[in-house]
Amino acid sequence: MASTGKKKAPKRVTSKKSAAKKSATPRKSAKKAASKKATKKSAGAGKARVVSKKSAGSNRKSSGSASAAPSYLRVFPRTFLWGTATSATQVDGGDLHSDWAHFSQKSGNIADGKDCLTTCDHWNRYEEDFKLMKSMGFNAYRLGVDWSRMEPRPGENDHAALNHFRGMLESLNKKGIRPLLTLNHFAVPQWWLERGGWAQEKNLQAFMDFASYIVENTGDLVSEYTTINEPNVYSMFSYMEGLWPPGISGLSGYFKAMKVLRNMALAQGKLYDMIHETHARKGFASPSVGMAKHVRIFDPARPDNRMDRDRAAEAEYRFNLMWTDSIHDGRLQGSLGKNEKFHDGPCWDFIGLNYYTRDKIRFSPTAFARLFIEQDPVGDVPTNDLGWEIYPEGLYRVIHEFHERYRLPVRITENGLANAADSKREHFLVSHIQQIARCLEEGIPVEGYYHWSFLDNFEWAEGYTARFGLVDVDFQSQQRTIRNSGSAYKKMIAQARKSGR
Ligand code: IFM
Repeated sequence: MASTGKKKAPKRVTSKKSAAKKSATPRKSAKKAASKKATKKSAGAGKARVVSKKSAGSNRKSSGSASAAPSYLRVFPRTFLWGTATSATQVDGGDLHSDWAHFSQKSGNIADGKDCLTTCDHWNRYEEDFKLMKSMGFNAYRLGVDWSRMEPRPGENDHAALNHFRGMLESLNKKGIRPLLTLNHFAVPQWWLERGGWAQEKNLQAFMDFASYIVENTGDLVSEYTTINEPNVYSMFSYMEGLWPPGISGLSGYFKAMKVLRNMALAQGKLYDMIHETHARKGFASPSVGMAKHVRIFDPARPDNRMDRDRAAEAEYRFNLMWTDSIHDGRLQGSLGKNEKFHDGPCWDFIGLNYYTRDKIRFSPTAFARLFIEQDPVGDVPTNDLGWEIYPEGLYRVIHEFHERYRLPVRITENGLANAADSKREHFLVSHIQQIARCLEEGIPVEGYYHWSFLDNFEWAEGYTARFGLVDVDFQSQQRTIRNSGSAYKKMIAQARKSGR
């Protein structure tokens, strides 16, 4: 595996919004300084504002009136986007042409042996689902559109599907729920995958044709985009671990994974320009273009061990920062290229962060295929049903780090947990939203929070056993039931709206 290139500090900020915020927090762009400072600050501030189960409990008992709103909710601006998120493949159902439709029907690929052909049937039940969202007080919804549904065969656009999707966006707009649209959330058409998918640069034109088709034909109804979801997770599971389609691993998989990341960065530059150009040309509202980046905290397993610290920093650079540095500088960095320029300045207007957990990293002399990086077992800490550590402080740390590094407004485009019993979700919500409040108090422009997920859904290779929903779904009857944590979130939104700044 190639080694990490040393990262230079980002050079410029072009976003108007971020420029406006420049004075709020002084610029400290060097990577190490930024993360050190965030860690220090977070540790200190953590002592001052401990998020305990007790305090979450007292929040639960509050009446819901503005005066009873807990103090952390009072720092949220009234314009804050209180949202939830899904992706098309995971909830819609009825799309037979995606790589995941093919992959999930093959035995052995999905943990519970089920496929993604029906999932929550959200495509047909969107009106009922959006009414439920409205009743819970959401003013924002991150949703996806699957390319394979819009173009089931090369060059053949399904106009009825496009009209149906417009109906979904219209319904959201009517209800005052602002859509945030994801153009690629892991799944691609099977026919495109068979041509090499993201691993082939020549394939980008077909993706751009699809994306332009969507923006041209729905840009009157949506002006906020998270272009591509989690390039790092996609390239790892699909091309390095072999767990997702096309199921590739090994050394050749590693090199393909780097090509995928590179091509996704090139696509980001093209998407950014295309969306801004299309909205301007067609007189649509001025767009805000971001992407959804999966970020984790990487802490050394043994903080006093220099090798552990070094490997944790390497993991952080490769997983968290290499791709976003590239799209922020408009230059291909680290393993993506040799600093070649592909875009004139940043290709995002806001930082979208998908945050779930922390990894403890240890130097392992035998893990040469993984750059000597080994992940410690999670140990005796709170976890979700998938065994991921629940670490709210990490949300504060990543928001800090990314904002210091890139100086753009932030949205939490995903955050949530698999918890079928719903015993931990309310506390999870409170403790993570408190971390956002800390950031807001420090002047960091966090614009929105999209809890993952609105509905229980198809959790990729895990199938349906991992329950992430604020709303429980009975997959036999398609009955929706708001979980207690969903009701608690509803109450928090109402309190924040009444008492916020
Ligand atoms: O379900 C996924 C989603 O598709 C991408 N981010 C993480 C979620 C939970 O694993």
